Amino acid sequence: MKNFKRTTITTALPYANGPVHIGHLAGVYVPADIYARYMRMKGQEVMLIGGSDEHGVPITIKAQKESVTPQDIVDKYHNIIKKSFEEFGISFDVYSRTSSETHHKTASEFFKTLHEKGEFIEKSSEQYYDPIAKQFLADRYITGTCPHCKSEGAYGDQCESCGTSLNATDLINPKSAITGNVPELKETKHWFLPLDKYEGSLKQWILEEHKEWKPNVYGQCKSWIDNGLMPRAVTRDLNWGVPVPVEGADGKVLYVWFDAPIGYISATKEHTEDWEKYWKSEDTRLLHFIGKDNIVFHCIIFPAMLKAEGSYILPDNVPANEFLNLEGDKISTSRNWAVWLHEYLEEFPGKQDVLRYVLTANAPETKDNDFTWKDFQARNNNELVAILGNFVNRALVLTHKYFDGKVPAQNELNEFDKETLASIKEIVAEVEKALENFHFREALKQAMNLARLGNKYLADTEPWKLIKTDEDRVKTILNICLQITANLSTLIAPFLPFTAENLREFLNIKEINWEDMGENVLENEHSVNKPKLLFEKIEDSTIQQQVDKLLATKELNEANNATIEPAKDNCSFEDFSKNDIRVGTIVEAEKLAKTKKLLKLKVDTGLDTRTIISGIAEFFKPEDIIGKQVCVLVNLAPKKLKGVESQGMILMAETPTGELCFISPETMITNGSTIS
Ligand code: B3M
Ligand code: ZN
Repeated sequence: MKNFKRTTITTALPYANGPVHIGHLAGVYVPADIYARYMRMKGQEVMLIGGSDEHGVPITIKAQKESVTPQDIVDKYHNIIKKSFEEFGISFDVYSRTSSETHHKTASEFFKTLHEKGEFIEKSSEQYYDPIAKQFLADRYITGTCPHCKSEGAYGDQCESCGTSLNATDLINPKSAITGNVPELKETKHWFLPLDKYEGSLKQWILEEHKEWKPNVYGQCKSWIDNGLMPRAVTRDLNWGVPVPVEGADGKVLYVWFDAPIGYISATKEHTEDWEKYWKSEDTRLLHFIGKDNIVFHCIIFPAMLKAEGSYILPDNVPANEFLNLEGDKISTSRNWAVWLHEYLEEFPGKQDVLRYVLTANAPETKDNDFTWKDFQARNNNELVAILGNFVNRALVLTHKYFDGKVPAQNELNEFDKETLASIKEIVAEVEKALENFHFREALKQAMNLARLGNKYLADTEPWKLIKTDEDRVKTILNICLQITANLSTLIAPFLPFTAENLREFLNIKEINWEDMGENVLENEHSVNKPKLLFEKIEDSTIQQQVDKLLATKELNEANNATIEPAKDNCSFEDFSKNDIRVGTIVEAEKLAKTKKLLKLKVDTGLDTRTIISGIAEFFKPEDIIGKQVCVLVNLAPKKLKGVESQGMILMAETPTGELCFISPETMITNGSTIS
């Protein structure tokens, strides 16, 4: 690798139409933060960039659904996202947003530069237009029947039932999602970036010069390039976004994927006047941390934009991750199938590092992975508590017990001591090697090996058995244990920054430089503090609460997906008025013997008090419904049920999933009142 002076690290800008969840964290922010912290500890100049992506159609659709402005939506989520990242310890040098003035100006100028250089092709084409709403319809604003699987409600860019990507004009019976009208085709002009023009240089740059990129990233790029690159529209007919800054572009904005990556540059500008060195200097290493769905934008389209502009550097690497699933299902914002960061922080206060640990240990680096609450608990209890916490605690407690909290001096070292001490640097080297290759799981595993080393050393030397007979030997042993602990406080810092800080406090030390890790970092007689627990066990009941929360979400989603009964055929008014429906009051209720579903009710109908057998026993307890006013079909022909004659029917509403509830008058009224 070239010798770089500084590292610019970008993290995919999360859409500000929802909070951040564990999938975002595992795929992008945790690895980027580990890398940035590591580089800073190595003495590198780092710029870790983040921000909210506040443009695009999903945001306008959400605003419309909630009858608020797009700005309201992005303000709300930008604040939630920014605060939760801060609390979680993602060490952004800047976290900005694409609705900022600086960004609008930067993106606008970028477009103008390309326009003036003649880098765009202008092309007119026919697109769907809603004549009632008087606007062109973005793909997500058009729904219809999927031409492939024939399911309803496919979008203009994709059918979510069968996953096929579509063109809006492929849809059968297209409808505008704004007014429900049939849209018409109308001519509109757009600006296209001719990606085909860059095919040769992209091919050389990625496929020849960056063979070291992760196989998933390299593979996707290769397949795009091999399939041939085509001009891509970089403008849209929409009223939310950065207006297209040229004449004849009224009602048009930059395509969200054109402006969003420029957001990295705008954010840097907001942070420092000296922004250019992070973007234009050959001795800067640019890295994009993203999820796999963003690869083409960061490896092909954005680099093509930067090449077209001419004065920027290109990314040196794009360590994209695969996806994290949750309890076996794809994470989904719209289905609320996620563990939300802001909720986690509230429900697990002070446990940032537990989540950081689990997401790194189980990172979807080479394939999609699954987050389960059971695994979360197991990794906390069996690894953080039992390995890391346990070692540190024993080392410090024994030092207090035997040597009054002062680092004892080493005496003569035996082979095992020497080997153990020599292992420290070897482990550090393994961590470095893994981090430099973006193998964060492996790096964390290696870092934990230092705690494992400590545990093994303690178990093998058993100082508690020697203290009575050989205090000098115990001094050596504890000195070595404390050296390991002090090294741990540095080695785990990129991964578990909060724990590292606690460790430094226990050890009563300042940060040890990365380069200074090794055999002798603590001086003899240095006083260490009494330790508190580094990690606490997570109980089954805590995990069960989280599992229950997800189960409730699942049930709600199933209920929302259950199909509504189709309408019955028409009936005449005369037919309907044959039904004599009255208000009545349940005066007695009991279970009908030997049945599961039936209650035997006595109902005062105003006309009489009669017996009605009703199939509601699974939903109501007899004692809860006495005194309730209900609607009764009183002229239903009597019928014997389980030997008892039922003289009428109580009207019930039934949800799509089969739950029953009473239809009752809004206020108490006279029994016998008619219903029509
Ligand atoms: N907001 C898409 C995403 O979150 C998009 C990333 C922009 S990065 C410039 O997947
Ligand atoms: Zn389909």
